[in-house]
Amino acid sequence: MKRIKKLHMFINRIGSTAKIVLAFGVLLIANSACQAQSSKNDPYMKLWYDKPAEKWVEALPVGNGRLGAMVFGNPQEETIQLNENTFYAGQPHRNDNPNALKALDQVRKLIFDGEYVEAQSEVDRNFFKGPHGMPYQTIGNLKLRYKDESEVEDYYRELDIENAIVSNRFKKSGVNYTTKLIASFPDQVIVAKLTADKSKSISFTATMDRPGNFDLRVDGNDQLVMSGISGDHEGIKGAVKFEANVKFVNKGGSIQAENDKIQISDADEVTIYISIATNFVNYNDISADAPVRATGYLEKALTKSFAEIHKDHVADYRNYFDRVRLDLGRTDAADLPTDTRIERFSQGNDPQLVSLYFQFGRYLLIAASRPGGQPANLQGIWNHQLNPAWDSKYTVNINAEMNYWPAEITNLSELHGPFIQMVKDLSESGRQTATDMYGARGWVLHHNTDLWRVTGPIDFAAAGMWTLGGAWVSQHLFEKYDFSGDKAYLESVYPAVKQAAVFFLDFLVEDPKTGYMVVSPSVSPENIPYQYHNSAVAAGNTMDNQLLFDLFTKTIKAAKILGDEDDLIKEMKAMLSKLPPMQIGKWGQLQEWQEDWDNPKDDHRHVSHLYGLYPSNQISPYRTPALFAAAKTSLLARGDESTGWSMGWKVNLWARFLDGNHAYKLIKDQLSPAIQPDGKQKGGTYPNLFDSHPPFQIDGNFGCTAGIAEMLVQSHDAAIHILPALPDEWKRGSVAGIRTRGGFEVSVDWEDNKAKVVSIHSNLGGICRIRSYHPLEGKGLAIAEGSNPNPFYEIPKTKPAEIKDHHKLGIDDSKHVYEYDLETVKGKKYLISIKK
Ligand code: FUC
Repeated sequence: MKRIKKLHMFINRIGSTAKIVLAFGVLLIANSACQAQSSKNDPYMKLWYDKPAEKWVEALPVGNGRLGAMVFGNPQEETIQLNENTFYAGQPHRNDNPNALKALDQVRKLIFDGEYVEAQSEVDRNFFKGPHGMPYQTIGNLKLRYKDESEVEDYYRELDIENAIVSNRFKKSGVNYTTKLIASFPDQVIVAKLTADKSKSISFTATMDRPGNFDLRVDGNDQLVMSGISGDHEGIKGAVKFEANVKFVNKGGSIQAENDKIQISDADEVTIYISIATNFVNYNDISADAPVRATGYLEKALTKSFAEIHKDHVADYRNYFDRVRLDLGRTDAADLPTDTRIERFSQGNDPQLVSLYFQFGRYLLIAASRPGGQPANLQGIWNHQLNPAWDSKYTVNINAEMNYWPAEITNLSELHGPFIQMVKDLSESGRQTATDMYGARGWVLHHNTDLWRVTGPIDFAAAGMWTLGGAWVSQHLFEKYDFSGDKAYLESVYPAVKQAAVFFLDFLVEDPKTGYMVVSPSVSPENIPYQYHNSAVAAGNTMDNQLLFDLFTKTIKAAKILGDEDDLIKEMKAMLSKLPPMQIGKWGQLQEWQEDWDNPKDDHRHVSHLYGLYPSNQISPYRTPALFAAAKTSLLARGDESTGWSMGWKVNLWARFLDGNHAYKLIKDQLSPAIQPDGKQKGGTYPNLFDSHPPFQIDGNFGCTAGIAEMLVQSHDAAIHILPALPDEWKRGSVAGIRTRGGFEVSVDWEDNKAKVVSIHSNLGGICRIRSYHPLEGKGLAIAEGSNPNPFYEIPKTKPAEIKDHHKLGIDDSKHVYEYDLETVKGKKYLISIKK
């Protein structure tokens, strides 16, 4: 098929002088970063291809948070694969095993006696009962078989992420056909419009199918109605009902029903309205009427034309998307189809693919997570199977949190909402688990959950014997406050975080060897110190201690802000001092476990003990240089290439190590083709820019998006660090709209790897401390002294590390920095520049 792309052809036709002018214009748009945000189109915010998708990971995703579609763009038989984000197998249920309570003391004794393998077997025998979470399932496919089966010419398809629209065009028998498709949040439908440049040209037969059971009928002569019920799984009967209504509105030609198909003949244009709903109300209630809901959405949408729905959709979408702009420069490599760019990316010189990938991550969050809905799961909202990998649910020992790493920093705070609501739900459902399994107050979540908010252990001990799920998901509740300063919000989430902490007041136990209070039994997520024994189950693991340090210190801080100083808070203060410190082991590494079991050859994908560096801020080059050096030794040993999400995490970690070149190396690893020439798959990126674990898992997209932002602006370490980890290759560029703690919005233009202009918008007022590798100047800027007085930048003191061998400590090579304070007024904007 001949490659054609309007804009690229246009650029090629206009000649080189005009090209420079155009390129300059684009640069101007992007470089206006420090001015008001532009709503002009950036013609390069597109994924595009010169052939239709064959595989699912080549199809292009759209979504409105609740509904998702994957569009193949096949010019002979179009497939639009559909999802609705509450369509999970099973129904409300629990998965606790109260036998745990009887076995708990014995398991702890075995662990403290060093009988780890025996302890793990006991846990497997007594703590797990199943079911192990329910799979997220596909609704099915809408198929359009075109009547004209002749050869296709001039094929082109794209996903425009600036306007959230998928389109394709092609030529058959001399007629040019176009399809446009959007998933609208305001109208709660997916809508497609098919046009042709010659009247009476559009003829196709439409039908629907799905891998599971379903009923399909035709309503009137212009509407397909598919309904079904979700699958049974691990003894839980499927009870989520769905109904999908697909209405065809043709201009010209005719439309008629034929059994379970609809035939459109000789139309001038066709609009397709897709409405889907389920009976899901909340994790305890599935009493809604799916057909009534689906019809309701459809009837409302039918009062509007495609153009009207499209207009409202673009306005709604761009309200989020336009808040952040990123320009890393553009080379000719950006003229190639997106799949070719991924193949060539590691060879260098395609920085625009990084800004596209960054914005694609933001696109995916806007498409997969909308207020009032479900949080993005392992695949966001896109899944074509009944039994997807890991059930496409919520794994909370890294993956579900990673999905929300970009939410605050990339200015999509409202989209954090569904995750926050899930934590509130879990704080209810996890109470019984805490009582029945551990005899504890508060609430607990293990390493996984699903639509039904199950909180019992899932899978088996080596993965599921981890009670820190609540401790980790709760960090997001604090983070949203740290960025927004919204006290009413903090008040609304405080009961959930406080009770997450209360659980550990009861669950922590004294380690007889050290006297520290430790989590036992536990695992360091999914890793096993094989050199020592074949068990993941242990006590006092580093990540657990780090998570609890954060949970207690942040709950105590929230209590102070809200004036809730009760006995529980006092208990937390006392408990804090009994948590184990981090330890630096015999090869100078940050120890993953209480015992020095780390293997320098271990390349496990989880780097749990580095939670203290990212997303947390317990490890810092300025405050804890020894731990910083040890953490680096650990990560260097772990290596770079891994699963997609692991590489996404490492981008953030190398950004926090202030090493932009290493972070960029990880981006290159992540932006390498997931499908290798021999067909085997690895961690990397699929042709549609979806992240590959393998298989597709969306966390890597979100992790890397957050990591790119962390390379440009950081705010976790007592100051706003401007360009903390800029790779040498990103010599010039600009970023606008990055949010920081304390309610600041930061934009930076840089040249020669140095910030040229920094703009700071203050949403809350207060001192803004700025850190830079180069001296800065600007009105009101004063050299910073002492600790940052802004309460959002107050950092609890990390306990000094216990160090095995001082000789093995790495050298702290962090660069010299300049620090300034700027007194800001709420609502005002400040401009700073490099000192001339
Ligand atoms: C965790 C990881 C796996 C995978 C799964 C969904 O268990 O260890 O790699 O990402 O979640």
